[in-house]
Amino acid sequence: MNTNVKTELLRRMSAGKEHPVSGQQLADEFGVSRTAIWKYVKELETEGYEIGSVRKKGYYLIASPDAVTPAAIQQYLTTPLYGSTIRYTGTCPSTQLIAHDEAQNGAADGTVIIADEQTAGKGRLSRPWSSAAGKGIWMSVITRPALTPQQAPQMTLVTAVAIVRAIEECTSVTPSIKWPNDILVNGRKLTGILTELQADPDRVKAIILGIGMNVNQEPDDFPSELQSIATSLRIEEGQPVSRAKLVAAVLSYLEQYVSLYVEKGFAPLKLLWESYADSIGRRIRVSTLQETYEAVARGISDDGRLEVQLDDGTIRGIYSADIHII
Ligand code: BTX
Repeated sequence: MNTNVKTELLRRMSAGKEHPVSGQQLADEFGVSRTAIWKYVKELETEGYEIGSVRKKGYYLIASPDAVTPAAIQQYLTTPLYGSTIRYTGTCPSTQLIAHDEAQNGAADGTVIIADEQTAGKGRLSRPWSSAAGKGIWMSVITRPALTPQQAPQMTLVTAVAIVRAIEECTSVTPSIKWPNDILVNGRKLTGILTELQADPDRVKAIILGIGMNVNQEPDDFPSELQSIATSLRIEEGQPVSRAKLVAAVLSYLEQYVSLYVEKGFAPLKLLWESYADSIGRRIRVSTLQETYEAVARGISDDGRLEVQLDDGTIRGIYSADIHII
């Protein structure tokens, strides 16, 4: 299927009834047949788009479903790389698993795997990630930045900043970041990030950024054990949010910030990250697999560790833990 023509058709049809898209003109422009355009119109209709036509003039869009198909996302994309290849699936166990396979098979930098639903979505340490059908953004972005494996953990922080900026652009919600990988609104979890690595000892082959964003859930859409700790953009905003627009915004900031990180190092992103972090200067409880202790969060180091100060004055840098503000 030629996604570019379909995406262009969708983009142009959004101009409304006053500016219908001529099928013939589009066919001529892209060197495809008039029937091919008609097939794209039918495909879009089966995907839930409501399309009107003006006799002898062409097609226009009446209503769009809240879809995360390639054409739905790509009509909003402004980035050269990230999202130029999108593999969409209605349902799958986990987009991370597909992304690992695709990355091993040579998928290009910025390839996106996205699902409408995950049946076995996973968080860190194999914790489950609830991924209800049609309600959120469940995607994995395959990235191939020129970094060493030691520089990989900061990619979680870079991704968090990109997501917060995208949320600010698409909604009036102001999220905060909880180190290392949660994005919260009013203390409830809106988004989780799972960063996984394919690497040689001295070279990153691929960093797979798993992004789970709660977008259009109502409180009852969450399993009961999550209802008091999770939230969605719809709940916070009071109205539905376009998932496709948000995906495009996330990809755009992500591409921008990953290149900034590769070119200029972590320092500029660290400042941005700290401006959104909710824990800096606060007393926190740190839980690692080995121990639990209290400390004051001071900031993050250039290598992405959370720096904390214990009550006896000792400073520690933590790579991986769960933290709670107390
Ligand atoms: P995490 O380990 O920080 O968070 C997992 C915990 O978050 C769970 O134990 C549960 O308490 C809570 N939780 C589960 N589902 C939700 C939800 N929808 N909203 C809020 N809280 C929840 C976070 O791990 C990393 C999540 C990454 C998910 C993406 S989705 C696309 C990709 N595919 C995949 O399988 N995982 C990633």
